Amino acid sequence: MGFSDPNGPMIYKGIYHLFYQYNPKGAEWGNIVWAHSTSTDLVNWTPHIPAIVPSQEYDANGCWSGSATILPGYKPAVLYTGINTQNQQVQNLAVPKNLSDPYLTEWVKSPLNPLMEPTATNMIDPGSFRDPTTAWLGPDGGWRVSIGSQSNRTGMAILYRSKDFVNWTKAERPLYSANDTGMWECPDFFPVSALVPVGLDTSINGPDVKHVLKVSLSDSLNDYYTIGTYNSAMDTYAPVEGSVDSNLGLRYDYGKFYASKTFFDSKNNRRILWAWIKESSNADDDIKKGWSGVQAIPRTLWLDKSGKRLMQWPILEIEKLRTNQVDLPNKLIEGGTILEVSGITAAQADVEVSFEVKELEKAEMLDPTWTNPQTLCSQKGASIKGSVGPFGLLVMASKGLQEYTAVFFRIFKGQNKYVVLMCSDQSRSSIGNSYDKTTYGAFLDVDPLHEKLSLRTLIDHSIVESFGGGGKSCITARVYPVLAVEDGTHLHVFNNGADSVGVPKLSAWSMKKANIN
Ligand code: DQQ
Repeated sequence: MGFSDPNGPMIYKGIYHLFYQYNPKGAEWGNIVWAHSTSTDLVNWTPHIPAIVPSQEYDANGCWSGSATILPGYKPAVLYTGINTQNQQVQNLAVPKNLSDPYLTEWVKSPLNPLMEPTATNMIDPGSFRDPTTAWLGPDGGWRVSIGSQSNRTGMAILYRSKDFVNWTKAERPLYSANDTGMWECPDFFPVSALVPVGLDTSINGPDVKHVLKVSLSDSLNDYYTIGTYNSAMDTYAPVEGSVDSNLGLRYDYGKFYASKTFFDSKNNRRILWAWIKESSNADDDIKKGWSGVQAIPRTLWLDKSGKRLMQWPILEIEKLRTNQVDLPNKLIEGGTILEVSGITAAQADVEVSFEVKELEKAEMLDPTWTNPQTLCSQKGASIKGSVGPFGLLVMASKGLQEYTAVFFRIFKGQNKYVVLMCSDQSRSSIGNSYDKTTYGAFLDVDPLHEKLSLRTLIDHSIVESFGGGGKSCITARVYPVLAVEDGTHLHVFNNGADSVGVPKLSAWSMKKANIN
């Protein structure tokens, strides 16, 4: 079975709903329907029958991505992209059949569909018009929704307005656009508090509110975001100074993490991020295995105090799966050391570690041309000795270390500050295949002179999700070891730099299996 984009996440009557792009007929992408699962804790999930499947002229060739909005009167509604019989992309509405069923298992499509479509006059490219956001209310009491598009490689988030959620009119200007960024898939547009680390409902705006516009760039299959100001009277969005709106901008995650979408969890006042993690294996092997694609562990997301970036952290509920805690006493790890952390199921684990660097004098100089962290991480992988670093974790490691995935830091002396590089190195993750083993990298905005460098890594067999600096930079990797499987998997902390590093704290847990089927 093929799993991809998260769709329409929401909470309704205390039940979390996640829909997702799903191919019921095979492991690859195709025959797309909205599959549906519900949960009371975001950890254990119950599958239901697919909620939206092709049935009409306007969605005969696929029910593609979209979002949920809770309408006044506590009525959920879903806007999704239908691929019509002419293979044009159009936007449709579906609503629950029975609002008293908290599982919302049955959905009915609006008799007025399609509600938004490319026409001869609106200049919308019928092949580039998809993935409606959650809608929000403007100061005039009317709805707004944004839809991903492009025109001659100018990526854009088209804006529509409606008074009744059924009759939609295209606004003259898009909410935002950027030259030469290609198709914007799955836009997400939401407010964040500039004062407190809590989530906000999607229609909130005000002086202490910033907005986030996330776009999934189909050119690179990465999710980028800007932080900006939304003028709701004019319906204009402007990134704040320094927030870059291209593929040089900020990413939620510097590994595999695409087509993401957030929702406001009104029960816990937080905004939660979902994303699709693709395979790194090839299509033939996915077909052999019978499935492809997983959802990332949901993350709580908020604006960092600096206002410069978002912070992300695995939802607290995931800690319910922790068992069997192992702690390492405060240690100094000398250069060239690999230390095993034993006593946990290393193939399914949660690890929190922090590193302390006392001496930075000898840190390697950062060449000003080294601006691409991914390139830098691939040139300076875990096996390349440095001065301060590489140090970090070897996860999904086989007994003799023929296989391992290294998640680590390396510190450089920059022009007027120290620069921390965070890497996830997959080059040794598997000896058995020639899958995509790209080494991922991100810069981590932490001052190593005054702050500890923290790393949390969630390991689940083929998925390694890492959070640096408390969630300032995140990297998700897919790995397919052949030796480091189940009980043959080990966890180590390592330092391959010349200088020693302190490890004031390391806790690791075995993780229980969640119920998902
Ligand atoms: N996946 C969906 C589209 C979306 C893309 C189709 C992003 O709606 O643009 O399955 O992965």
